[in-house]
Amino acid sequence: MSMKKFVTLMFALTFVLVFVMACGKGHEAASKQEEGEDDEAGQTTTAAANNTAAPAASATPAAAAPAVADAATLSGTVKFAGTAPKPAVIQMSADPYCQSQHPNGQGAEDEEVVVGPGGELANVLVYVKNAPNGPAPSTPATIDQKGCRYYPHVQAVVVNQPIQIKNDDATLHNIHAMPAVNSAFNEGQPVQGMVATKKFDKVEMTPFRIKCDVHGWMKSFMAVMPNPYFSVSKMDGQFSIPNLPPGTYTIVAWHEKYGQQEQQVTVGAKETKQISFSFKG
Ligand SMILES: [Cu+2]
Repeated sequence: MSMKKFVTLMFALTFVLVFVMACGKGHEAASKQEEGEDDEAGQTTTAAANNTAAPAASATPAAAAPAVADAATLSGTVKFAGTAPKPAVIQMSADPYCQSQHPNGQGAEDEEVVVGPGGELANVLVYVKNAPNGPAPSTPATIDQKGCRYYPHVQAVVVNQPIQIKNDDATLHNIHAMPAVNSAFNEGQPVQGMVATKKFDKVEMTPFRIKCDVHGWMKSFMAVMPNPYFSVSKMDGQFSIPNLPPGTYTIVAWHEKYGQQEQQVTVGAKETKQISFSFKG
């Protein structure tokens, strides 16, 4: 064997050896990867199991406001002082469909002043005037047009919170929002089941009117807040504002006919404070 042939042979052997080692390592790496994948699959299974358990753990409804460790709750009652006016029954004969939804005028009572059996005043928007800003809830607000009425009659939303407007009636409604600060909108919904989504991008704490251009009796009020610290009194006059950071605040109570009142309130860490408002008829 010549020297040249020997060198060539050694070179070839070295090449083969390096190739075999490389393959071996490659296989090893591949095996490790497979093991890794197995581990990952194991973790995925665990995570999936946790996910399955999660909804049960969070079954309680999410609070509207962000949780604050020291948060206080402000709640109370709105009362009506005086003799409650008897609500007029709205005449809906201009639209036979609307009228058919309220046999004998049932459920067609005017909602301007709604007083409960114990003299409680409903539809009063209670809000914290000078609270820190807070994020919009992830859930949309809703306005339902049903029986040619708006549900709810009074509400507040947070800036940029989606508002779903639904026509539950087999008749044309034309929803017309008339804000002073935000942009107005005016939209016809001719078909039952239609849903339009809107939002308001500016703070507008004084409620503005929303009306229907087809049915003159349909009206609703909406405010746009910088935070979720508000509540609307129910039929029992109750309101509740949870998750409020401790502080001294001006609380406003607004009613569409009787105007608005203010109160100064200081809430401490984790305190639950009761306040009340009274509107004179
Ligand atoms: Cu209408």
